[in-house]
Amino acid sequence: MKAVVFDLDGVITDTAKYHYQAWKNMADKLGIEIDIEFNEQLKGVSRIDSLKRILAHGNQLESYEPAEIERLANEKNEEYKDLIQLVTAADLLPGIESFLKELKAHGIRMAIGSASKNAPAILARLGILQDFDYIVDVSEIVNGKPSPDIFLKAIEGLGVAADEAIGVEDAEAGIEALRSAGIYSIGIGVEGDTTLTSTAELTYELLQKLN
Ligand code: B16
Ligand code: MG
Repeated sequence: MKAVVFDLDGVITDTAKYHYQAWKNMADKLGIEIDIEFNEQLKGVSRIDSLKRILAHGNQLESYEPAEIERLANEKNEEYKDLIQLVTAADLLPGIESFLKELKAHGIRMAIGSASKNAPAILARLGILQDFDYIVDVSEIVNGKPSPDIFLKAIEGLGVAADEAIGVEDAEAGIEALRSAGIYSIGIGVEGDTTLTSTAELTYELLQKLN
């Protein structure tokens, strides 16, 4: 094992609450009811696809032209960008700071394979942007999760093979993407090749056992 590929939202930090807040306000404006349970379906799903799922949920998908969908998605993102100004290093999920340090100390390469176009800004706010050897620029990726493309790009960027990497994900779409990419998965609160209940359980010792 030479590398670890991390999802961002739900693995490094919990930005799902801010995505939910911004989507909920948008859905309210559109007269569509969404709740926290529905929000689970949006985890790991791209911005545009998330909006399409919300519109479909409200039986409104047919009523919007692509340009209007784009405009609404941008509007949500503006609110989301304001909300993530609240993110600080204190928002790292349990155990992540020490896990990153351990990996670095052992020369393990690290990448971010997030569906979020805001990933670099969030990593900067968390103070860990420089810790990663590669961050996938999702604007260059055509097919989001559950397609393997984001994770294939991550291992290409790190210069490692799929069987030399381990992926950490919290969403079903992300686990599916890792599986399709041929990368061993650790699921956080979701079933992976190894399943954990919390990021606090992530240690270098655990990775050694998976090897
Ligand atoms: P953005 P991940 C995903 O992050 C989120 O889970 C998902 O809810 C969001 O829609 C997606 O990023 C796109 O985010 O609107 O910031 O580009 O879990 O893949 O790190
Ligand atoms: Mg996630």
